Amino acid sequence: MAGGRGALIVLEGMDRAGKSTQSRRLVQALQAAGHRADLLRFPERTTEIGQLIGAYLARERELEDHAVHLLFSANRWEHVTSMKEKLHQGITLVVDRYAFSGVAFTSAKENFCLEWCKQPDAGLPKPDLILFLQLSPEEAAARGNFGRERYENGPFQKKVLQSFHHLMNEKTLNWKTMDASKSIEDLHREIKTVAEKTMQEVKDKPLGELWK
Ligand code: 2DT
Ligand code: MG
Repeated sequence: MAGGRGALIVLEGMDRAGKSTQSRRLVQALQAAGHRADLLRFPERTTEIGQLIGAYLARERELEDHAVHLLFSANRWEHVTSMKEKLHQGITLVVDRYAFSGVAFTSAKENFCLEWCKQPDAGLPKPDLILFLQLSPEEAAARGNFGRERYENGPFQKKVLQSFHHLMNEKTLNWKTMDASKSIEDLHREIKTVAEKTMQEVKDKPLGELWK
């Protein structure tokens, strides 16, 4: 591994904070700067498990809450082999949502504790950097209405945000809160700077295991 491994960089945040836009922009910018970088997103709706999740989110089918939590996790696990291969080949992975969304959304439901929610994802590749795109509910609302998928409503999103804040207290993880109210370009430039710094810092370090 002459050039070292790639970095695992995750973007999290509330709906309409700009995660997908910024993830795409980051990968494009890293590639343009000569780095090897790939974009991933979870749920990854193209696999069989992902299609089941897609149908659940679109309200086309019902799934029991524990079962769907485990499917979201399985959807990450089914990508772990290829993620590790890429990282070890020196490819940086930019990931639009990861286990933190998994835990934040399920634990926002009645009768789910954080610890139970984290267990299925324990041992996944540990992100080197987690960018939390912070946007107030008011600013999010100003960007447009919610879509029609499951979970896209204000009261539920407030609970999700509280769960994210619990997760962000974990000091063993490298969380960075970004002000997502900035313009797309300004936010992009800041994200690119911290991403490149992280890539440099971790290239000779082993990849960690999440929540282990
Ligand atoms: P997007 O299309 O905006 O990504 O919405 N979710 C996501 C979970 O409930 N558990 C998970 O593990 C993940 C990754 C968040 C997908 C929706 O699915 C939710 C919003
Ligand atoms: Mg999105």
